[in-house]
Amino acid sequence: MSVAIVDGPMMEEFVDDSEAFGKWTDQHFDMLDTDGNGELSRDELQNRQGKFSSCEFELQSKEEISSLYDALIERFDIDRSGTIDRQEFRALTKEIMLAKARGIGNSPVLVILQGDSLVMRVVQRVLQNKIN
Ligand SMILES: [Ca+2]
Ligand SMILES: [Ca+2]
Repeated sequence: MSVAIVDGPMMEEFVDDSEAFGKWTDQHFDMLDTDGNGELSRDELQNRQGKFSSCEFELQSKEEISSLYDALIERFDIDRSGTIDRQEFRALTKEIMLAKARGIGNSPVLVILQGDSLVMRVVQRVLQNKIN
């Protein structure tokens, strides 16, 4: 585990890079879709919530995160299937990341990096761009 400095524009740039962002959301989708049916149920999304609460949503209580997810599913379940498919998941994740980016704004924050977190990917990408 290590720490890094991240700001809002860095995160927005990552979300706008559709290839890197698409790859990340696909990987996470497959990880969360534990029964492999190509859709995420509320329970499967709930697993994701546990992950977020450990570091990425450190300022929000479990109740806040839970109602955030209710609202997100309500909004992003475009076909009203009651589950989130791959496309819906990508839109949902993008919304979360942009909201976080706006929250951080231009003041860099210190974040704890975990191997599979999106913030980790943001940092890796920025480092890679510096080398190239
Ligand atoms: Ca599933
Ligand atoms: Ca759906």
